[in-house]
Formats: sequence, structure tokens, C-alpha cells
Amino acid sequence: MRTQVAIIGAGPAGLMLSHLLYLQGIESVVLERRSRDAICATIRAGVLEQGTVDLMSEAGLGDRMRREGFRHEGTVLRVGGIDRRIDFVDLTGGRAVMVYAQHEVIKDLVDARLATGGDLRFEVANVSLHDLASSRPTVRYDNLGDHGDHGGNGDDRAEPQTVQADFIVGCDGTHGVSRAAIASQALQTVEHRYPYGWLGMLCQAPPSSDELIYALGDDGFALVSTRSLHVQRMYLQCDPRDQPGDWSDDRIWSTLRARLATRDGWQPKEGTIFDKTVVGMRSSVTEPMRHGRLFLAGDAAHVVPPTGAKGLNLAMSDVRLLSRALARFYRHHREDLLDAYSATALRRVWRAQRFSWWMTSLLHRAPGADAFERKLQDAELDYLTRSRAACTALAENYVGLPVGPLWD
Ligand code: RFL
Ligand code: PHB
Repeated sequence: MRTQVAIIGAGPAGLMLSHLLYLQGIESVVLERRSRDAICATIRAGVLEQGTVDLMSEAGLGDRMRREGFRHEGTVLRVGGIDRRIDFVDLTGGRAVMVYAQHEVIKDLVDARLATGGDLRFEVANVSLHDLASSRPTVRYDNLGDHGDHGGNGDDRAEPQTVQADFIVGCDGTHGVSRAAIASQALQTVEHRYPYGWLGMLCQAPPSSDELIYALGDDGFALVSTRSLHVQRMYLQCDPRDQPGDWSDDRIWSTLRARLATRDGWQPKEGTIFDKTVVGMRSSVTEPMRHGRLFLAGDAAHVVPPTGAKGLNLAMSDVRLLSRALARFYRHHREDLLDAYSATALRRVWRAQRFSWWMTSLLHRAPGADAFERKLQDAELDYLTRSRAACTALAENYVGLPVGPLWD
């Protein structure tokens, strides 16, 4: 079969791209390895930058987000038990973030694509990319699943399929096949590993705080976030080699209490923990984000540590750029924005890398840090708590640097 744009991966990047292309009258097919139920149930990000909130609204997807999400106009930095509130609205001239879980964004996007006749193919296997240097690149895959319904097609026989497209976009995350389809000599990957991980948990409890709390205690980082009035999300710095089973519920609560303690006796509201995961921390960027007729977007091209809440937001800003570039190609036969895509996207990616690295280093205890490094960290935190300029730098990066126009 033929389509205009073949998209690999139904994460936030792939689904939003497909939706934005639909709004511009451009046809796409989305090929996803997992089932619809699995992608809608994966617990990941929680914070949408102002630009992502605006994109959801501009794309007609903002209703449920505005009803069920929580607008946060600031955040709390708690260091050594003392709070410093960063007021986003005041420091950035009215910008804020939305706490709305990634899987809710995914549900909204899947519903929108299926309601408008979108071609989403779940449970595909053995995806491979071909003829990337030609103007007719192709994707081959085995069809094991359904086309938007729940569950599979009831038999195990793989049906080999070919999709011929004008462009292929790799939105298949860190472990996808798209980046690997480009010869390694044509790419450069820069990577940095951090000596800590996060234990993330979900619990049934009321919110402990109206705003997120980013805390640094004597022995490390803790983050209080939220999902709803009844479900809370919290994270703890841990050893990246830890297993979720190393963290009993008692150990989680006592570590959270210690790292979040204030002088006036603040305590997190406790409840039943029903999900625990350990996330490693890595920064990685692959350049360029294009090879012939293949474009990379989102985690397929770059990964940030979660401290700055930038991963999902970068995925969204990539596809915002790419949809505009593709629309200009189809409408005006101009390739200038396609040619500029990689460099334009990478400027934002590197600024987000810098911010995520900075916020991660600021708020974690590095194992083996010497006295000099520890004193520098104290000085950086001290500066942040005393300087409006330093708080403004944090706030404008956290709510997200401005994005360009969505449409021409
Ligand atoms: P995704 O979401 O990984 O989606 C890729 C999709 O591609 C599919 N796939 C394939 N399909 C077909 N064939 C193949 N060979 C395939 N290989 C893979 C996968 O099944 C999947 O459905 O990438 P995308 O769209 O680029 O989105 C990136 C975001 O998911 C990621 O950056 C964020 O979750 C990162 N992140 C956060 N980002 C934020 O902006 N704000 C946050 O608050 C935030 N918190 C987080 C986070 C990530 C975390 N973890 C788990 C790493 C918190 C955590 C704990
Ligand atoms: C989350 O709610 O999952 C979350 C919030 C802030 C972060 C990372 C993750 O920096």
C-alpha cells in the first residue's frame, strides 16, 4: 500500500505527528509494536510545558486536559528542609505547566485519530526500513494484530506487509529500529550516564502538596508529584542498579519522610503503593535527525534525565516542527523547512539537555562527590534561593522556551 508519511511508533511523538498531519490534509500510517491497551497503560511522564499545553489546544485536543489536568503556576524547591517557591507565572510573564499524565495524552491522541479515520496499526512485528535515499522509501513489517480495536486478530500467523511512502518518520523511542536503520558512519551519538537512578512509585492517597516538591535531603533527591485527587506519584534517588524489590513500602516511606522533612514537621500523605519502577538516567543525542527521506523525532533521537520533565515535551516540539515542514513540502513544494529540521530541532534539544543536566546535578547527591563538588552544589543552591535572576532562568526553562508557529 501507499501513504504519504509512514510513522514508526505510537508514542506521543508518532501519534501527535499523525494528528497534526491529518489536520493539514496529509495522510499517514502509524505502525506500533505494542497493543492499544499496552500503550494506554504505560506510566511515564507527568508534566506538560506551556508549549505542549498550547499544542494540545491548537490541535483540538485540550478539552479533557483542561478539565482533568492540574495547572501548576509554580513549584517548590525544598533543600535541607527549607522551601523556596519558584513562581512560574510571575517570573515568566504568565506561563505555567500542566500536570496531566502521558498516558492520558496518549488516550486523547488515539481517540482523536480513530475518530477521524486514522490508520493506526497495533501489534506489528519485524519492522524494517528500506530505500531511505530514494524518494519512495518503504517499510516492511509483519502484521500480527488489529487496526485500532482491542486485542489481536486471534491467530498467530504473521502477514508480511509493505508500505511505500514519501517520507518515513522514526518515532519509535530509545530502542526502536529507525535510528538503527541509518549507517552508524552517518550519525554521531553523544551520551552521558549519571551515577543515580529514580525509584518511581504510584500510591493511593490524597495530594500531599498543591505544587510539585523537588527536594534534596542529606542522602539524596525526592520528588512529590501527583496524578489525581486519589493517586500520587513520587520519586526517590536510588542506585541505578537497584531493583524495585529492593525497596519495601516501609523503606520508601521512611526515605521520603527523611528527605522531605521540614523544620515544621511536614509529612507526605501515605497510602497503598501499587506500582514501583526503577529508571536509569542518561542523556543522549543523535545527530543529524535526518537521513535521506527518514526523519527521527522524540526519544528515537534524544533522551534526557527526567529531572527537568523535558522528554515528552521535546518529542512534541520535534513533531510540531516536522508537521509544519511536511505541510510546506506538500502545499508549496518547498523543502527548506525539511532541510532545516534537524538543526532547528537540535538547538532546542541541546538547550533542554543543558537544563536537564543542570537540574539533575543540582538536586542529586553524587556518590563519591568530593568536598569541593559538594560545596559548589551548596553555593549553586544558595544562589538560586537568593537571586531572582537565577529563579527566572529555572522558571523559563521549566515552563519551556518559546516554540515557533504551528501553521504557515
Ligand atoms: P515513546 O513514548 O518511547 O514511544 C515510542 C513508541 O514506539 C514503539 N516502538 C515500535 N513500534 C514499532 N516497531 C518498533 N520496532 C518499535 N520500537 C518501539 C514503542 O512501543 C512506543 O509505543 O517515545 P516518544 O513518542 O518519543 O515519547 C518520548 C516520551 O515517552 C519520553 O521522553 C517521556 O516519557 C520522558 N519523561 C518525561 N517527559 C516529560 O516531558 N515530562 C515528564 O514529566 C517526564 N517524566 C519521563 C518522565 C520518563 C520516565 N521514564 C519512565 C523514563 C518520568 C519517567 C519515570
Ligand atoms: C511526574 O509526575 O511523573 C514527573 C514530574 C516531574 C518530573 C518528572 C516526572 O521532573
